[in-house]
Amino acid sequence: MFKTVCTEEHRHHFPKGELYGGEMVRPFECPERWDYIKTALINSNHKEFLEPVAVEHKHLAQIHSEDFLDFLQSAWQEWQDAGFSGEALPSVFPNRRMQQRRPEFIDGKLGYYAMAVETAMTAGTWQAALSSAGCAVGAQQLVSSGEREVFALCRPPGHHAASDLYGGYCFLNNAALAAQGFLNDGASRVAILDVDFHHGNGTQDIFYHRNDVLFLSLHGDPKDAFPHFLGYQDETGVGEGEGYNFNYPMPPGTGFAVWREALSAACDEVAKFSPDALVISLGVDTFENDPISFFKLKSDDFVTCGQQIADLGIPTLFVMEGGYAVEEIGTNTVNVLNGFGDYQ
Ligand code: SP5
Ligand code: ZN
Repeated sequence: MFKTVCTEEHRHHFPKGELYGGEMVRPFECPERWDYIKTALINSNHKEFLEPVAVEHKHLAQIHSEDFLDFLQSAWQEWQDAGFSGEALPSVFPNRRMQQRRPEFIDGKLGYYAMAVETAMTAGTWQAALSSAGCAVGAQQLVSSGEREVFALCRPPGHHAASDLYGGYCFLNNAALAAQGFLNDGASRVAILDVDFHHGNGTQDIFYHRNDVLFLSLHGDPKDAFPHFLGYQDETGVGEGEGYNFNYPMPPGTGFAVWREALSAACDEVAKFSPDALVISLGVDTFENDPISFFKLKSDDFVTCGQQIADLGIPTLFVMEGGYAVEEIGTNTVNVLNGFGDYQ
């Protein structure tokens, strides 16, 4: 039986548009995702739901820069004050050979802090992002207090958000805040295993120079998949963090047999690191029918995935990331949790 930390406050983030294929479409990352997962939890007898905690500012500032936090809080107001009538989207970027100076005008600030442009900000985005972080940190605190496993039903997701970058539907890095929470509450070492279809560029970047948080990511090869500019196998960490970052990029069409080999290899590294706690960045966009991804996992494969993670025998926090085949994401998410739970 999983305890789940979640909140209705996620509904404050519901942009109307996502830039996809040159058109504004209804966002793939939509509020119904949360409803499908919650319903599947109830139907599978995971009926204990807890409210998030308020994340302290000093905790947020351990992961995100102060200027980025200020920007997220005020972006919508500044966008309104500038007289724009649509949702807040960037349009210009500090690309190669350009100044990396933070502009004053909101149009410039959005480009300065965005790592992708599909992600619109609206009036309630900051409130929802903060509540999502509170779910991850609240769940972490339960694990730190002795729970073997807890599920943080976060929305919006977090793994593309770096210390000072948002995008890929992410604003605050929920998994990173949870990992830092474990350390703050007495852990010496934490591992983050990211099984979302996309590379967890934000999480990698946040811990790239550190050896107290091991980061491993299984994902679509950045040659072919978002976020395109990070996630190669030769990214292994820097300075003290050298050897504490593992990427497992895989090609279009990858099915469970190959994906599972990568999971085994990643689990071997986790076991070697012997962390006090494990954070799973849980995306189910590896599913064969996911509308924006190219792996071929089937619903039953998610059970096996959960079993393999349970086999590590480490207190584990599951943090929800992506997954967009809305009809099935509830089943697939709960299959991972049930696989984990069945294996005790
Ligand atoms: C948390 C998370 O899963 N974020 C993913 C954000 C992806 N946004 C850009 C997707 C572009 C997909 N293009 C693929 C075309 C395949 N038909
Ligand atoms: Zn994803």
